Amino acid sequence: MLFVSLSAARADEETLAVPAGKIILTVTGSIAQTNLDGAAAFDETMLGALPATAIDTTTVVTDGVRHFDGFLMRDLLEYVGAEGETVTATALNDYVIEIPMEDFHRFDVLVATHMDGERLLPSDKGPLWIVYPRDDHAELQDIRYDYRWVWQLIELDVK
Ligand SMILES: Nc1nc2c(c(=O)[nH]1)N[C@H]1C(S)=C(S)[C@@H](COP(=O)(O)O)O[C@H]1N2
Ligand SMILES: [Mo]
Repeated sequence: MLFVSLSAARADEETLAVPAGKIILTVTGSIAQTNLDGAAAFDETMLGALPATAIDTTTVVTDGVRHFDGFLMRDLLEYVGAEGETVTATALNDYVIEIPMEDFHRFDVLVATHMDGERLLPSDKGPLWIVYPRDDHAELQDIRYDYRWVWQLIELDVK
């Protein structure tokens, strides 16, 4: 009984706060946690509260190894209680691609906020860039995965 009531209290505490700042990322679809019209909207502060993760990797659109800071897609999806088979990513430039959910369990896929210490800007790959650990897994060095490196990411829809 005690365990049940503690769990309920914890679930309440984890309800998403309404973003106070400019919305950077919106997660929609099959999610348990929402804060705005059935979606989970994140401002910069809320994104910064997710566990910080970094990846060093080459990319197909930059030279050499780059250092990326951000958070794991897996942690974000868990945070909003996402349940589904696919995540459709939409970018500022209207680029849309469907990504299998399993990618985020099989690989440490990053949602990058910074490259080489600089905040990614909407004018160049920002506000967010999906970054795969391509140097660590030969199978990620494939055009199928290149399509999923969405830059200028603004929305994720879980199905
Ligand atoms: N926002 C956004 N992300 C994108 C794309 C795009 O057009 N817009 N192109 C994708 C494709 S098709 C590939 S292969 C890689 C690299 O794109 P590029 O070779 O056209 O630079 O980024 C992916 N991410
Ligand atoms: Mo491409």
